[in-house]
Amino acid sequence: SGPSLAVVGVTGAVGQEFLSVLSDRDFPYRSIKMLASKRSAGKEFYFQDKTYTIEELTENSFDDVEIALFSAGGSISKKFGPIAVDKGTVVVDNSSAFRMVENVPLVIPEVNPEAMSGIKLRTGKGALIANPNCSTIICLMAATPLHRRAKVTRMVVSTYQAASGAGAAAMEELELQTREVLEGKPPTCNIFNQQYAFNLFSHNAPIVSNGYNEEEMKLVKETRKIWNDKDVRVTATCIRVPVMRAHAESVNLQFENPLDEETAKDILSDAPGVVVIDDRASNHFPTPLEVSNKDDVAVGRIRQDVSQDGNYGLDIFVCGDQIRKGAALNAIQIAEMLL
Ligand code: 11C
Repeated sequence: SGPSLAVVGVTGAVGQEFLSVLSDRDFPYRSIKMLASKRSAGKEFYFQDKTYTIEELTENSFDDVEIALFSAGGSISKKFGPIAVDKGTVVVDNSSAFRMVENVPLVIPEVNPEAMSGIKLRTGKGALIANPNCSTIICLMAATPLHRRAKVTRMVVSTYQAASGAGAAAMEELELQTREVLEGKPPTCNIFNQQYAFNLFSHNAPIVSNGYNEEEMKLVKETRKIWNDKDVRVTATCIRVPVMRAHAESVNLQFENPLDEETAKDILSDAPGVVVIDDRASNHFPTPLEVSNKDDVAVGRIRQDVSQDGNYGLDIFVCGDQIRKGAALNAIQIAEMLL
């Protein structure tokens, strides 16, 4: 039978999506521990013909757990991830806590499955595997097939990021603010300290010493690690837009070798986990709504970059469900590779 699982942060937006994806994909398991903070412990819910009681996450939570799916924030991962690993658990961590740690694989299954090839279940040895940031996953799902063909030397990313990236509370606040603004009331600003509905703003991650915010630097650093290419030049501007659960990204690519737009379209049409929506005649291209609750990342606006000589540059527009491929689905695909 399948492995024993634990879901850490089961009450959150990604925690809940872990369960939906497990169910949708018929992931085989022997048991699941539903773990959360003390606040949620004791609550009951129904999942796949069984009633579960949420347990408080403690140092003893991982006895007999073979795979733990973590999505409860970086500090929980930093504290409990190594405890789980010591018990022999393979941890798939959705936070940024271990992504840039050497020897911790940072994996998108369609892109670099080889990075986790040494990790096996039931060896008595635990391990950490990091799930990349959602913006990185969505970007690289589309950019990697092109990179494999023509080698990307520089990538410029501009994001349009949904509320879900900031959690369930941000999604609720976007809905609440939208109602309030339409009713002429002042919007409730608990999550972002500014009006989000009918607005957009620079991503809420802290600004670091070079003037970039942390979200932008994740795109820079994680791309280099996932592509195992320390020389690829990446720059990003990350923006939060009032969209519920799917990120959009404009991606400009510069290549070492020529790549024309028709070939790029063919490559992307064949890429696993990618769907091309690129109908110039009817102006139909990817939208966040169209990819919401879907597994595939959509790519369109595939066109030669007119600012670059020859066929050495392309512009593309990518949309992906942030909670699904950007988080829960990617983590469960990683877990599937362990089976
Ligand atoms: C966002 N990407 O959309 C962020 C959220 O490093 O996992 C997730 C942050 C992370 O706001």
